[in-house]
Amino acid sequence: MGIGRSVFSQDELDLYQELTNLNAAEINNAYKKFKNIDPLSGFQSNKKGRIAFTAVADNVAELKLNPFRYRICMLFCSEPNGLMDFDDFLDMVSVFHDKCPKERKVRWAFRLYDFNDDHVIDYDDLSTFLDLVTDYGIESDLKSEVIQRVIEEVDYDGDQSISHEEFERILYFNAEFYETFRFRL
Ligand SMILES: [Ca+2]
Ligand SMILES: [Ca+2]
Repeated sequence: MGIGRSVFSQDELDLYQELTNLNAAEINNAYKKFKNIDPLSGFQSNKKGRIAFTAVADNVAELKLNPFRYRICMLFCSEPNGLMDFDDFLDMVSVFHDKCPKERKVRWAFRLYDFNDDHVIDYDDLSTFLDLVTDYGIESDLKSEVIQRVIEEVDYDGDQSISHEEFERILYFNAEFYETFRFRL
């Protein structure tokens, strides 16, 4: 597929292709998507401009229905101001791409579910997870039961939380996980 009227030079496209799992057409497509998210953002006039992660989460069709969309977009912001630039957006699209290696997906998934950023997935993280996937519709008794069961099943060292290694072990062979951790623009 030709690159057509790309806003990027061949060198820029080569670099993006090297750094992501995307081909030139996908990069151009991602650019068009990103540009149309917020017509009032600085990005329209400046390729280095940034867009609020909440606007990205709410306006990209592939994310719109994902209960974790805000968390996902926030994680990919390279600066703590909650604004995403195009490089951040490409990184995100690249991780969700079919061609992204499993190890990398698992690393990002762990960060995604570690809602309180303390490097383990514990009771509170699982509670937030269940609230989000049920749209806060799960009763607290049932929620506690589900969380206890999950922890019992995957917490091999018995410290009541799920480490990165324990998380990896359950996900690595779980095909369903890879279905949920992918989208294509
Ligand atoms: Ca945590
Ligand atoms: Ca553990």
